[in-house]
Amino acid sequence: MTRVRYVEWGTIIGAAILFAYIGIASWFTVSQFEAQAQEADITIEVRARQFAWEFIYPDGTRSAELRVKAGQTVKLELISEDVIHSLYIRDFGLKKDVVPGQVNVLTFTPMKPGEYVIQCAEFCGSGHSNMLAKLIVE
Ligand SMILES: [Cu+2]
Repeated sequence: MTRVRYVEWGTIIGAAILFAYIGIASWFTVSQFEAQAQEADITIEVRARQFAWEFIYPDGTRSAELRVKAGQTVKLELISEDVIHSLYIRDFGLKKDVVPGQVNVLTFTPMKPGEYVIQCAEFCGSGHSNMLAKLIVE
């Protein structure tokens, strides 16, 4: 084989190994997220509509604010009643789209008690900027 052929095959095999590595590493990361999602302490349904958030707790209580306990793993089931919204908790670096016709899940474990802001991060109409809710971590 000529030198050029070695470089060619080196590139092909090198790329194949690199892609395989990235694929396997991604698969492990995604499985970890999914495993984490199943171990939630509380599951809360979140309903998004123009232009408000509603949180429905396991006992059926409905609230305009999200109240959780520090150290508890919270699983949010995100449901939209109209258009696409996006649940955004800036302080935790969390964002998940809320899409009509499907239930998206967002799992997180707040550690620091306090009050945080939940915003809509997907332009959803004239009241979009007022689509705010309070997250209270006790
Ligand atoms: Cu919205």
